[in-house]
Amino acid sequence: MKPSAPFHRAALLLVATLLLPLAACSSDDDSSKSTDGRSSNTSEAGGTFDAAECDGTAESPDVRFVVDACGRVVMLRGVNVESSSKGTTQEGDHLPASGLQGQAALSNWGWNSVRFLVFWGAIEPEKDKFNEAYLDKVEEWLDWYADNDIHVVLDMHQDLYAWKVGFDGAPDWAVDSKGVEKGPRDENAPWYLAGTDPAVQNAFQSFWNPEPGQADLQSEWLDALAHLAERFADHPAVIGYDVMNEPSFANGDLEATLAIQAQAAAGEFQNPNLTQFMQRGIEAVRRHDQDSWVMIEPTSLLNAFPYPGDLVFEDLKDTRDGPPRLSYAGHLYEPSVHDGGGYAPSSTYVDEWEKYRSEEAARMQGVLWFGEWGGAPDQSRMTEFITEVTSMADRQMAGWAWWSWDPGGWSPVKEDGTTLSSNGEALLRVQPRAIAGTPSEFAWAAGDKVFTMDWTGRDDAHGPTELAVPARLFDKGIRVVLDGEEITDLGWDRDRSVLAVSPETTTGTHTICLEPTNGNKCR
Ligand code: IDC
Repeated sequence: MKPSAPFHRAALLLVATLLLPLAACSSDDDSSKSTDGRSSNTSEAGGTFDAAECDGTAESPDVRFVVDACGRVVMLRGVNVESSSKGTTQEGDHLPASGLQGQAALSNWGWNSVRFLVFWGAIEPEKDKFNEAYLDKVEEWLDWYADNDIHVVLDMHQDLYAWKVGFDGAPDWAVDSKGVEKGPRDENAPWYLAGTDPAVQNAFQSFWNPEPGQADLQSEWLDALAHLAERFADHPAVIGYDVMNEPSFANGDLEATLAIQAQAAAGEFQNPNLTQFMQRGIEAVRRHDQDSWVMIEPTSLLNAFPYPGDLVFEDLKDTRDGPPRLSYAGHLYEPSVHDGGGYAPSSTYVDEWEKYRSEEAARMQGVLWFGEWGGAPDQSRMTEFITEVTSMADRQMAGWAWWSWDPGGWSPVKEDGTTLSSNGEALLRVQPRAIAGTPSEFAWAAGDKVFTMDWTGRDDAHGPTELAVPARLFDKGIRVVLDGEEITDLGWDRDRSVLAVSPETTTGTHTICLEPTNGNKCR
C-alpha cells in the first residue's frame, strides 16, 4: 500500500529522528590471551610483576566495569574502524580502506580500543558457508591490535538491513523484501531516511516478524555471530561482541512504530522481540566464548530522542559461569550535531541520555559504553559537544567509540591519516586505560590540563595502572603526584602516550593527580 502524503511526511520526520543513532584485555581460557608485552617486567607494588599472573581468571570487581586478562579495570576509549568497510554491495573485501598501517596514529594517543565493523554478508556470503578467507583478513587486523595493546569489540554491523535494499549488513540470500525492489535513493537526503523505502521495511519485517513459511533469519544471524565467537574466542585482542548494530523495527514496521511514539516517550513501550533476540545473542556468543563482553543495543530510535529504553532489561541474563559480562551499548547522536546543524546551547540531549542510559545499564547489570558517537568538525560548538560528552563519560566511568576512523570527514584525523582534525584535537585527553584496582572517580579538566583519579587497589589485579597521557598535550612535560608524593621517575612512554604507575602498596585507596610540568594544582 502506498502511504498517503501526510503519512509519508510524518514518517520521514519520524525516521529522521528514529533512525538516527540508535543506537581490554579480554580474557579467555587460553593463556595466550593473558599478557600484554608492555606489562611484563614491570615492577608491581609488593613484588615483581609476573605477567603469568595475567591468566584471565580475575573477575570484574563490579558489573559496571570491563577487566583485562590482568584483572585491571579497562576504560574502553577509542574509535570505530571503519565506515569504508561497508562497501556498496555484498562483494568486496569489507575491510577498512584506510589500511592497517594507519592505525598507528590512534595507538599513539593512548587510546586502548576500537569497535571493528564486521558484516554478516561478509562472514556468510553463501548460506551455511562461512568465508574463512575474510575472517583470516580480519584476524590480521586483530593481531596488529593485540600487538599494540588495543582491545577490539567486533561489531556485527548493518545499516538499513542489507546491500540488496541499499545499505549493508545481511547477505543477499537473507533478504526477503517480499517482492519489492528498492526504490531510488535521494542522494541529497540524510542516508537514514531511506529507511522509509518499502523494500527496507519489508526486509526488516521478514527478519524480525516472519510470517508462516518465511525463513528463520534471526537464527541465521545468530549462527554467524556464534561462528565469529568461535573463530576469535581465544584471540588476545577481542574483548567483546556487539550483537547487532542499531537494530530497528523489531517491534513492527514504520506504521506500527509511528503508532507507539507517545507510549515510547512516556517510557511505557517495551520490546520483548528485540529483548529476546539480544538474549539469544548472549547465548550465541557464550556457545564459544565465556570471557568476552556481550554488547547489547536498544532500538535505534532511542539514539535520537532519547526516550527511556525499550529493552526488558531485567530479562537479559548472561549465561556464563560467574558474574555477568554484558554491556549496554546504545549510541549517542545528538540529532542536530549528527546532521551538521551545530550543538545548540539549549540542547538537553546529553543530560537526558546520561539519565536514561545510566539507569538502564544498571538495571541490566551492564557496562555503559557508547558504541558510536560523533559529528562533523565544521559546525558550531562541536568542541563543546565533545567536551560535554567526554566529561559525562568520565562522570559515568563509561567507555566510548568515536564514529569513525575513516580519515577526513568526522574523523579525528584529516585525509592524510595522521594530522589531527579539530575533532581529534578535542578528543585528545588524559584518561585511564587500565586501572589495577577499582576506580571510584576520575575527571579531566581540559582548560587547566589537570587529571585526577581515585581508586582502590585489588590483590587480583596485576600490572601497573596506566593512563593515556598524549604527549602532544604536554610539550614541556608533566608533573604527577601519586598518593601525595610527586613521582620523580616517570614511566611515561611518550611515543605511545602511556603513563604507567605503581603505588607502593597494591591494596588500599590511591589517588593520582597529573598536570603540566609547571603546574601547581596537584598536591
Ligand atoms: C554512516 C556513515 C556514512 C554512510 C552511512 C550509511 O558515516 O558515510 O553513508 O553510514 O552507510 C549510524 C550507523 C553508522 C552511520 C553513522 C553516522 O550505525 O553506520 O555511518 N550512524 O551516520 N547510526 C547513526 C549514525
